[in-house]
Amino acid sequence: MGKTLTEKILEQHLVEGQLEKGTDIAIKIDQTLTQDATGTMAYLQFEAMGVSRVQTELSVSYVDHNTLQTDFKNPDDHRYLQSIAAKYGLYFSRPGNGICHQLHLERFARPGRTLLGSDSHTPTGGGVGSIAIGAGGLDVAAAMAGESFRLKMPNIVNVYLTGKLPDFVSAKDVILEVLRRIGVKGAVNKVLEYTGPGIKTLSVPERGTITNMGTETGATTSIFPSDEITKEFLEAQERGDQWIQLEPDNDALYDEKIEINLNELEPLIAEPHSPGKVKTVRELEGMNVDQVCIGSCTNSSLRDLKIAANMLKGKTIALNTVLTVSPGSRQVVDHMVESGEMSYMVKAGARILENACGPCIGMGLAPKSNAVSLRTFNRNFLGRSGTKSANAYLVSPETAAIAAIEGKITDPRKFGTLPKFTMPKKFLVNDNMIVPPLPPEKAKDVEIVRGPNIKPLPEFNPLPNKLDGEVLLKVEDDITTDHIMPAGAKILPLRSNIPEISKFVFNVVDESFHDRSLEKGGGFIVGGDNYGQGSSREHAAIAPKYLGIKAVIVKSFARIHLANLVNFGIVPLTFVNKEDYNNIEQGDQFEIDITTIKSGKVSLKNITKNVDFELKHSLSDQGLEELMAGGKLTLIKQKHAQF
Ligand code: MIC
Ligand code: SF4
Repeated sequence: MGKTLTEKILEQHLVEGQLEKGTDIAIKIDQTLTQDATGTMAYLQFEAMGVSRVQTELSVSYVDHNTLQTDFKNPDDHRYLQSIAAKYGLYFSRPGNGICHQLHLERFARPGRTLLGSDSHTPTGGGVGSIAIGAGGLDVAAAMAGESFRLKMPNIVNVYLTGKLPDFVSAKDVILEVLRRIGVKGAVNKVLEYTGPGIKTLSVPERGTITNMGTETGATTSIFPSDEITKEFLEAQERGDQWIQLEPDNDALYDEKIEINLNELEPLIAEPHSPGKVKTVRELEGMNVDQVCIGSCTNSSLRDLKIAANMLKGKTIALNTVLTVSPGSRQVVDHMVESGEMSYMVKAGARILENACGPCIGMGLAPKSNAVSLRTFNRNFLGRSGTKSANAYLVSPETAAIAAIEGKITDPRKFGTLPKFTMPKKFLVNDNMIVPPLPPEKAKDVEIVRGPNIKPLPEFNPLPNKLDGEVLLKVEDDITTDHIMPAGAKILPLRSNIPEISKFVFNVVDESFHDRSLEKGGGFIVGGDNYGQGSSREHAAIAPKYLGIKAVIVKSFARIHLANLVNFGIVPLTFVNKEDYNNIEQGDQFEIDITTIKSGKVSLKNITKNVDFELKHSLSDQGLEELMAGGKLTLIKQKHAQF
């Protein structure tokens, strides 16, 4: 039987296990990436591992999230990251250079390689045919220390594309269509592998938009083959020598198939507060729009900015609307400036922001109260924009541009003729803001620079046999890591200071959570399906652990958050019988005996309700060992101390 593309790459990187669906495997990681918001913690952990230099083929440290410098914290952290890169053999992308995923696709991602990134949108690299996976910072730190990465062998879904996108319908609408069909938990523990004649009509950056936002389906990753289009892209980035052809076999066997005829797609939009609430733009036409934001790692490529700029040419944005543009990289800006297209946006009234995540993660440009904000981003979770009362909608650059002009939601096909624009044959390559690794003899003399914001890592003890306490919070389905550990301009700079950041845990859901947790000496969280979807931020595990959370009991988990809970010694349990969720109330007293955890099941006593029920988990022996030790770092430290 033929092989899928995913299987081919995984097979070449397999360190442990068999490529059998649902079983545990370990793979070798060739490349890693971190960004500043998850990076400081990841490097503190890497330092604690006691390894003298990164063990990967290539590791890059980007700065793109915490770029709003309202005090010393963020710039201090940038210097810390720069000194870490110099000491341990990493590339360092300086602040202002751009968004990690856009930059990685442009400059580093390679067909056939594995990439692990401490950011959930790492799968953008699947746009050039790499297996690119998002993970918690500790897993990325471990990969930098030479550890393999463990995961469940995913099911492989073939997304088969035919046809060609009509004018004003673009890659964003393809991934919104996927989300419309399978929702935000439709691809948990699955890989979305794109094939079919339709892929030949999509450039690498368009493919990157699709693999990027595949994250919102819960997918482990998404991938396109490496073909002549990939070759052209890599050549245009002066990386033609890194191209290899990589395609699935003709008779590859997939677990599921989704067919999309690109000809039939129309502009789509995701309603608040979930990327899975997809409608057609037509259905929402006429709604007034207060803010339009173009950018983020999903839609900030040169192609995306060019289309928006050319639609805005000669126009002025509507009086009731603010337009922001955050380009993906300096390369994109360089082209836009050189071609003069940047001035179309400037003249139209766009507020041109830094090449960074910006408003996507609430780093400035928060919308006004109760605003309707149309964004080309990938997430519209409650409060993420920085304004809790705002309603964020996710759209393509085409739909964003026309809304900025009209001041209301408008089907971009009403624009008339698609403005003509040309893409360059060669990109303006200039890596002067990427600092290459220092040779080992120089690296050893580098001093690590630590600002006062960087606090020592908290240490956690091995788990006791019995966990008891009260249910501190009961939540619904699809709780995101933005609910658990919010981000934004005020909280993100606290990422290297766990005691401080823990004050904001579950803040958007229940402001008393922090104080209650400490008062009660910790306890339990009960949740529904897909608990922990969204960001890879391990702070959504570390900070609750710091507050004394002992176990999280839910109907099902999102992949990265589950791994993060284990990494920091919080027991992740699911109901054997989902109905038991209904018999729990906040404040109930629980007792869980975990001596039987090796069998895959444990029993829970709800003392308040006087009922017992069974819970299960899906952890491997290794995962269990890490959990019981109080976290993975303890074990890795022990291992490296032996050498
Ligand atoms: C996000 O889009 O939510 C983030 C901010 O990029 C996160 C990482 C983080 O929380 O630092 C992600 O996607 O993993
Ligand atoms: Fe940055 Fe937004 Fe992309 Fe996250 S989703 S990496 S915050 S641009």
